Amino acid sequence: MTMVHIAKPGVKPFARIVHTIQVKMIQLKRRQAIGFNQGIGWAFDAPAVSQRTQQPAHQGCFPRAEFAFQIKGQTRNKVLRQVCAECQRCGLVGQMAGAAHGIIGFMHDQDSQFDLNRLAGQIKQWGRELGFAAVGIADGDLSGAEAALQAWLAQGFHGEMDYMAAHGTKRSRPAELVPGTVRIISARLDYFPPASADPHAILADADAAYISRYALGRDYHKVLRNRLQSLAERISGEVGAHHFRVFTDSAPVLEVELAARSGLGWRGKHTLLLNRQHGSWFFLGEIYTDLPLPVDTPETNHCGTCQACIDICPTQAIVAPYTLDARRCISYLTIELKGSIPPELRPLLGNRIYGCDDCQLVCPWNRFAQTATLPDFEVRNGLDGAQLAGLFAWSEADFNARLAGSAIRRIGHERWLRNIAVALGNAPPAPAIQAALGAQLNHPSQLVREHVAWALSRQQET
Ligand code: B12
Ligand code: SF4
Ligand code: SF4
Repeated sequence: MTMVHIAKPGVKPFARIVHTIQVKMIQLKRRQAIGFNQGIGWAFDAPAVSQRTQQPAHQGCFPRAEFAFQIKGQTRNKVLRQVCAECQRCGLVGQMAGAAHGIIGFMHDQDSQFDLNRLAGQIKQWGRELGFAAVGIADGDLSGAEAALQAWLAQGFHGEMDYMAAHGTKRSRPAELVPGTVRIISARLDYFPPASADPHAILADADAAYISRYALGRDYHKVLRNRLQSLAERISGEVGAHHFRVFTDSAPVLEVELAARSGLGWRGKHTLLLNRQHGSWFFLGEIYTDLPLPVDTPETNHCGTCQACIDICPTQAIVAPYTLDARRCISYLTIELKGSIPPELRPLLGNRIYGCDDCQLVCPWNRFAQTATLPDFEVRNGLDGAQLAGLFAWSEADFNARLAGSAIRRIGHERWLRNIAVALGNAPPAPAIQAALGAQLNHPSQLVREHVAWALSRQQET
């Protein structure tokens, strides 16, 4: 390598060498196959050589250099960040024993750190231009959350959501999901639909259908994903190729935990993220990146002695502060659960036919919530105040056509009827409701028939 010939005023030769490696290795890494002993690997190879590497770093006082190192054939995809044991400020490689083969994910020096600070500011500005309410940056250290996640799974709180238990430790170790990841850029997008019917009034009207505020407009997955992709591409336009992937509710990612670490808010006792200026009516999405951006400071918790969300929950699903038994949550029962809704919980669902917002509606911080600014989240098909009987009469074709582009379509017509049947069963007895239920008594789906029969018997007993 001819790195010594690269000159830049004010930068020590060694720092410049490292910078040169950074550029070269990012290119190589994107091809996914690098022998670390090709050309430059020797520089960090054996302990003896690593000593030689540290030497000039100390002499030149080389602050906050870091790297991600992937060991071939061993701990694949494991990212190590080692801090120099000698001066603590330096941050350069402490030891590389046993690392004869591998790849460097990135390196940076004081000079590039300055640019990364500026880049972080730009990313937040670009995020706002793309419609995000805020953007924050965290490192990938979720070791504090891993045990809590495992305990939650061990208690079976995830119910039928097998995807929560799959993927090993990828959910709590970002670099196992996307090799080379050292930072997570989290973004939040407000969704509360402007000019929508008063949610409290709908909940109080047993003949009306309550649908979660997040699902009244367009499916958020695409809306967020497209914007995150645009943001990531804008970053690429600034720094050149960087390795990234975008997610929103689509992969084994601890979104709330990451967003909390990135300063976007604190985790409320209902387990969702909230913040003092915006409440909790927002979605989260992330960009996993190998850019060593400066991280943000987490916000402090402002729940205090309040436990309104725990007290209001219709099914007592928040079994302790910050712990949700999803199997009892109406959101799980109406959206995630594929089979029969446990009969003892059906009366508690009231008129909630898709998701539930009670723990957010009661939260005092939502007095400060902002409504959505994107037209995507405006109410479609009058879903904010529809009558149960009208929705129950939708054929499968109606369901598919009217809910095209909505998150609700994912549950399918069968579960839609199941949920509405339960709500009709909870409504005050009325001949019109009994007639609507009676019309579906011979529905081809056993799941629908069973819930209709339950609803009819409840209509008759009350
Ligand atoms: C599975 C899931 C569900 C499940 C389970 C919810 C849950 N709380 O786990 C069900 C179907 C019930 C659900 C419901 C809803 N969900 Co949901 N859900 C998810 C999903 C896919 C994973 C969540 C998860 O990891 N759960 C696992 C458990 C272990 O995580 P946890 O409860 O957060 O546990 C942590 C805490 O317990 C913490 N902890 C433990 N002890 C202690 C102690 C203290 C002091 C503290 C501070 C923390 C703490 O450590 C644990 C590990 O991190 C995320 C998207 C994602 N990929 O992250 C969306 C997500 C959390 N859901 C979201 C939404 C909007 C909802 C609903 C509001 C939808 C609705 N209106 O019906 C409800 C709200 C219900 C509620 N109160 O949580 C949003 C939340 C946005 C926000 N503002 O926070 C997310 C982030 C999706 C998104 N991309 O926007 N959801
Ligand atoms: S969404 Fe509803 S059921 Fe689920 S925890 Fe919140 S209040 Fe309880
Ligand atoms: S209702 Fe109270 S306890 Fe629950 S999240 Fe809001 S402030 Fe925290």
